[in-house]
Amino acid sequence: MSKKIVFFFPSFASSEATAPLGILAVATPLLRAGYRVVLIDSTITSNYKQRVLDEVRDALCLGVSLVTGPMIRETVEIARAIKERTPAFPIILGGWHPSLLPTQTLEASYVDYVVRGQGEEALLELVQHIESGSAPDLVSGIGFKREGKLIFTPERPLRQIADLPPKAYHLADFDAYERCCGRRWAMYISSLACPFNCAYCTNAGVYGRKWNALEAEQFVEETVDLTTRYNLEMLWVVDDNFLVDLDRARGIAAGLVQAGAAFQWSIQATTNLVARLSLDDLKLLRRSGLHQICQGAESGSPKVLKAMNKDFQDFDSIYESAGRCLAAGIRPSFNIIFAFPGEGRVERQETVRFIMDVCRRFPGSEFWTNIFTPYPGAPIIEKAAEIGIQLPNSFEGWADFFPRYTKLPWLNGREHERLQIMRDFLRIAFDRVPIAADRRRPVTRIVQKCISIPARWRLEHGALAFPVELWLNNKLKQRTAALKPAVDAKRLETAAQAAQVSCS
Ligand code: B12
Ligand code: SF4
Repeated sequence: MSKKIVFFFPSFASSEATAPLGILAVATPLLRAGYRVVLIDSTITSNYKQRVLDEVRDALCLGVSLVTGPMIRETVEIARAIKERTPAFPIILGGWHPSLLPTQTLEASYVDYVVRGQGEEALLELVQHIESGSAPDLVSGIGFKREGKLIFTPERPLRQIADLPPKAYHLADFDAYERCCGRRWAMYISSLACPFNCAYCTNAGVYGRKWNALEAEQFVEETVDLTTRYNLEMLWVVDDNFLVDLDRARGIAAGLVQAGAAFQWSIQATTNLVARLSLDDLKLLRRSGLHQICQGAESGSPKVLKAMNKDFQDFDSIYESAGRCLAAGIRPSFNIIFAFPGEGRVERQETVRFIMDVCRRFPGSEFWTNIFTPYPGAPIIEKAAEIGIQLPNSFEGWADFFPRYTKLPWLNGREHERLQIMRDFLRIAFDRVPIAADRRRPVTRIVQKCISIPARWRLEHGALAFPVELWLNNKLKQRTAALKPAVDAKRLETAAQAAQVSCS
């Protein structure tokens, strides 16, 4: 019997490529138990379909990790291709989407098993059953099929992060990720869950709200080792809310300074917690290599923030902490969600004014915008029918759910077009620094800098008609695109723009 497990990570439509942490996490117990693991990441593998088909020939099973959205397309493509050839070959889906919608996911004919929530122990136990041919009824946290029926075992209690095994980073081909992204970096996770419960967020549904974290010493030891071992220039700490324990954050910063850490790192945290950091705290964090704090500002309208259940956030502290971050040399980076239920033109313009005000008063601040996307498991989904959102009734129906393009019943046709134009102008009006290396030619940079001036004027006056600057910008981007690695993003963009997202 084979001891080989193949993992597939479908393309997530971005050139900000690095190793999928979820797969590295579930691989460790398998490796420790003597299994061999092969990881195929679509983003860095041009012939990914053939590679998977070749690798599964002598394997025990295939595991796929995915979130809601376009990753579903390649999951379906691969699963169908395997089943055509070997109908009985076991296919296991894990990660956010199968965790949040296990029944609908398992209903797909080409899915044999789903793992809900943390997969470290559940997958190992499941694989052992597949290997021995025994029934997995006693493996908690999974779903499977028997005689055409879907069977779900009881939920698996959540493990604290400190009790989880280290991630199998050695499986990652960092050279290939660097070729694709232009930078050599990895994700690292040091805490689980978030104490808040924003209406659009799925976190509580999978990880609950009990924040728990690694000790500062473990953070320092592991990150220094990781970056040295794989020669990484940057770590993105993907904790949902890194700053819940400020003393731990200070301890980490002091520990990294003491260890002479030479890498950059970035974190995600809520605006209210960032505001608690003093200038001295921020300077210490900067000395330790912290260069960016990503925060969910989400809207410039108090009414919309209330609807989002984000009462813990206030605007004055956002301004103050943006100033302090910049004074310490750390880039404050904010996310915005447009078109949340209840946001009309007035609230949207309030948000645009807020973005422009922050960027003007604190140059170096940056904003990333999305369109509200109703995700399964988010509190707002309970009101889906009330707000007029019809959710897909099949696994494949979720493939077009992507915040870059989402169309909503209250945001359709010209209104959707207008918002996309507004987002495009925001993108060129103020600088942003993506993780992937900037591959623009100098001439492109200069022209784009020049277009930022009319873009700001347009945003200020709501003058979005005849966006010739965007046309010019797109032409310039097309020239850069040829220099970029051939990831899926462009193909997806066209496909998704053509398709009407099925929530009308
Ligand atoms: C890093 C990250 C990204 C990176 C991914 C980079 C990469 N190379 O992997 C990037 C920037 C590309 C990204 C993009 C997006 N992301 Co994101 N992202 C995250 C983030 C912050 C961390 C994910 C992570 O690695 N966690 C650490 C690992 C160890 O935990 P884990 O993934 O939960 O894995 C465990 C289990 O899920 C399970 N498991 C995972 N995979 C597998 C596989 C198998 C076979 C098994 C058995 C088990 C299993 O076991 C693991 C260990 O316990 C999460 C938030 C979070 N808290 O996790 C959001 C999150 C996953 N992203 C989310 C979203 C919405 C997006 C975007 C749509 C955002 C956008 N504006 O475009 C895009 C979608 C991209 C796409 N594919 O379509 C949502 C997903 C919601 C959902 N319903 O699916 C999350 C949960 C954020 C949130 N709170 O809403 N993201
Ligand atoms: S603060 Fe962030 S991680 Fe926490 S619930 Fe809100 S959106 Fe989710």
